[in-house]
Amino acid sequence: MKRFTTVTAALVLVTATACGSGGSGETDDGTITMGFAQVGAESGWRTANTESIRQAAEDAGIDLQFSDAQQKQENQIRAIRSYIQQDVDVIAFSPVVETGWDAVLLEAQRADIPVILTDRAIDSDDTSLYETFLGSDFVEEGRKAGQWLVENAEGETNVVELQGTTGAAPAIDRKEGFEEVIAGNPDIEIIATQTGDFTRAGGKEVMEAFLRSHDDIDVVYAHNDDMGLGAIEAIRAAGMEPGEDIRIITVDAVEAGMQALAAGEINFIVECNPLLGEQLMELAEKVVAGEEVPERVVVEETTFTQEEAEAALPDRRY
Ligand code: GYE
Repeated sequence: MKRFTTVTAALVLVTATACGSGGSGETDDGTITMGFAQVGAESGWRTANTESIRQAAEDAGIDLQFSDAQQKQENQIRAIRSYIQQDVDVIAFSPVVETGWDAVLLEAQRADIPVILTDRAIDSDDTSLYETFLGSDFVEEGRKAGQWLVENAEGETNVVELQGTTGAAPAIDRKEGFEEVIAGNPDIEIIATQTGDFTRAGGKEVMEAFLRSHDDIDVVYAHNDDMGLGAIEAIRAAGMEPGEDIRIITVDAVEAGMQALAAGEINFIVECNPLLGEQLMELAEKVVAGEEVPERVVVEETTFTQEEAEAALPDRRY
């Protein structure tokens, strides 16, 4: 059925081009045009992800139309609409939040343009709105963070949580996985939780506020490295040693985070791999050719302690 739809779309395009009114579409030489609506440039992870996508598109000979939504859903929706208007061959995007996508994705579907979700998922009952979702298992990442804390907690442990962007899949899921694992341990309690929007500045500001209102913080659980790095600054400014007086757990394992871990300022990092470009281009080529792709492609990941960070740093690519 999918194959049929794509073939029909290709025929329509050929006809339109013959009339001189066609969009960019798949050109005569077979070049695929991809419209990619990125979240923004909020973190080290995002920078590495964007670089990976640009490089992989170039390597695959895919014509990449790229837009940066500055973490705003309305900008992403506008970008997707413009890709539909341009009649690109495939749209890929990393949805800033989970909900509110059905209308624009229905427009893409009506225009016969396949959509690939990358990095973050959407919350919709209509799974026909996209071909596949390539990205990490964020709940599992949260579980890994919680598991380390359960194994390394020293008696009663007060946790403050720096959440990612409100409504974003990684913020919702990393919270859920972490809470699920610590629920079995009555000594561990989340005493404050707030969003730092996945940025270093946001993490610093929220941590400063936490430190003003709580004098009994043992652990910071930050949904990404950047917010953890912001928290380090706030903890230092308050006259305490990050990694010792207050222990820090983060997610991502980007270079700056790994360096802080190797230096003992962060205590544990759960990896989230941003190098999705190559897999994304492979999926795009298949989808455009009308080939079957799996509904879900999960990225393999690990975790790092201080010693493991020291050992891994020289070979890290991001
Ligand atoms: O962890 C964070 C970024 O969606 C997995 O977004 C991504 C997250 C990543 O801002 O640093």
